[in-house]
Amino acid sequence: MGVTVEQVVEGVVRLRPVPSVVVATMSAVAPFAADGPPPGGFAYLPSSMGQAVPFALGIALRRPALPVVVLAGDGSMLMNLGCLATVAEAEAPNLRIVVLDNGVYQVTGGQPVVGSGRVRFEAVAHACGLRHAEAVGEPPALDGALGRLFGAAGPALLSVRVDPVPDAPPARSPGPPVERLARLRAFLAGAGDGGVR
Ligand SMILES: Cc1ncc(C[n+]2csc(CCOP(=O)(O)OP(=O)(O)O)c2C)c(N)n1
Ligand SMILES: [Mg+2]
Repeated sequence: MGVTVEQVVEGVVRLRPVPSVVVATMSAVAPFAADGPPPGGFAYLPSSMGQAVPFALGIALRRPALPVVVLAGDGSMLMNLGCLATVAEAEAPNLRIVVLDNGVYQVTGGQPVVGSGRVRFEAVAHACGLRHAEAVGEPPALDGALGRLFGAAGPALLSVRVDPVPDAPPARSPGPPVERLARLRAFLAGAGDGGVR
């Protein structure tokens, strides 16, 4: 058995540096937002494919003293694979990417992702020049891999082989985007190194 999306979300929230920004997308949004996201947590649109990593990179570059973690879907990562070259070029040491490699487009009904089981996101990340990249596929190895991800200088990536969920309910909006963004801005304004400019 692989890792569940709930285990990844729980591990990221428990082991993340505090304070930090955590951007969740796609199937990670539901467990992330279930009890309200943690401080600095942002439940991004669950259908904005390929945008989460650039969004997180923007925050990381603007706020270099604040760790930024992004939970990205494998299908979305593939749709904007080139952003890893931008991430490497930008050299943001505070950016960490977690790819939930479940092999499917979970939130739209579980269609297979092209290249599933072939594409190794950690190898692509290394080839693009990220400073740390690793893959993990067993629950007992998850905490250690997350610890190394958060301990390494970024930009860093961890690809987690996640079990797809058959017959999962369709994704639901985590709430009005204006309110979600206002909460993120308020967090950034109070996070102690200059606020949003
Ligand atoms: C260009 C484009 N094509 C298709 C969609 C529809 N769509 C929204 S989310 C999604 C699946 C996302 O899959 P993945 O990134 O692997 O995340 P998961 O749901 O598996 O966590 C799809 C196909 C879209 N939003 N944009
Ligand atoms: Mg997926």
